[in-house]
Amino acid sequence: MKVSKVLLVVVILATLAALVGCAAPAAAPATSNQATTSDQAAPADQAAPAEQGKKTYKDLVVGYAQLGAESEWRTANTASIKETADELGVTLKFSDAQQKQENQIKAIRSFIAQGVDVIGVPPVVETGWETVFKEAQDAGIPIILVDRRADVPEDMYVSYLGSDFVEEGRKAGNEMNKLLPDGGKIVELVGTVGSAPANDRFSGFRETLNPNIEIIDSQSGDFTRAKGKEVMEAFLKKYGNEITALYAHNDDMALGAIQAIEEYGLKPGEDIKIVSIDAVRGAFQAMIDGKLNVTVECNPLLGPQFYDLALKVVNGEEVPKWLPSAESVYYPDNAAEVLPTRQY
Ligand code: GZL
Repeated sequence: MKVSKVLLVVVILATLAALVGCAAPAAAPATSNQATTSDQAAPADQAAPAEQGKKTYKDLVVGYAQLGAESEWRTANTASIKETADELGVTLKFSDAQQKQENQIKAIRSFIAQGVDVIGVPPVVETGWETVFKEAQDAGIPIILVDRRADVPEDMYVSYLGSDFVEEGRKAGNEMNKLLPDGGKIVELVGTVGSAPANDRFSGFRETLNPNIEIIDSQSGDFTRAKGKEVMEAFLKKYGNEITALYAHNDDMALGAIQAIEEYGLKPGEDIKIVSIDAVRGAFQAMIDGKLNVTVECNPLLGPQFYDLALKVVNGEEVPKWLPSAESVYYPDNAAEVLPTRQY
């Protein structure tokens, strides 16, 4: 019996040892090489406080007075502004002016009344902004021009984030020269009358266009596909086969014109060469289909740069007066390969 008693004691002691061995220590000693919750990053309420008095994205309140939803480009621009705000945790107050300046002005006044930290605005046209920008200035709310410039004194806005539309026009002129080495007669679909992109793409194009290319007509299609089609129909009715090429200030108007050219019985991209601007997905598809000859990129994905600027401005940091977008030119030969990589 003695042996069994000893055995029993051994079994009891072994069981006790096993039980103690399985219980995870309440907290591994600091010297253990396995990090524990106590060794990991301090919990959020002990995170390093934001730099003294500096705002972070999470306490930034931004008003964005979007001009409209007139094109694929604008849709992509709106998506970039909204999605980036969500990603950063910025409080975004967003309005769509349906391409009416009075609605943009109303939105800016509303943002001022709400006391936002900063206002972003893509002015639908260049003029008519001084009064409301002065109201924002008097309320101590900085204005960032996004996408389009306004014709105001430089001290009325802190920075302009957008493309060099004159350069886009110059690039389009150079591309038209390559398409019409022996010259020709062309028509032009102009963007929204009075807007910076329309004014600048108009002038930049004429800076580089060869003298053996004649612009026989130039009308506004207001950056929309429907209006672009309508104006191209009128051009075809008036000039017919005399037209050798089209210069469209954006892809949406070019895509509308392509429809009009086909309905007229001619081949867009062949009978009538087409140079356009924006480089939206629809333009890549048209180049793949042989209906568009070139598109000059104009980048709408301005959300990340805009909020980076906004936070710096609100925190009193130096920002450039103009932050130009980096842009390229795209052609049919690699359109099929590039299309899947396009974000807009
Ligand atoms: C350009 C932008 C223009 C696009 C059009 O930055 O303002 O407005 O080229 C859009 O597609 O409608």
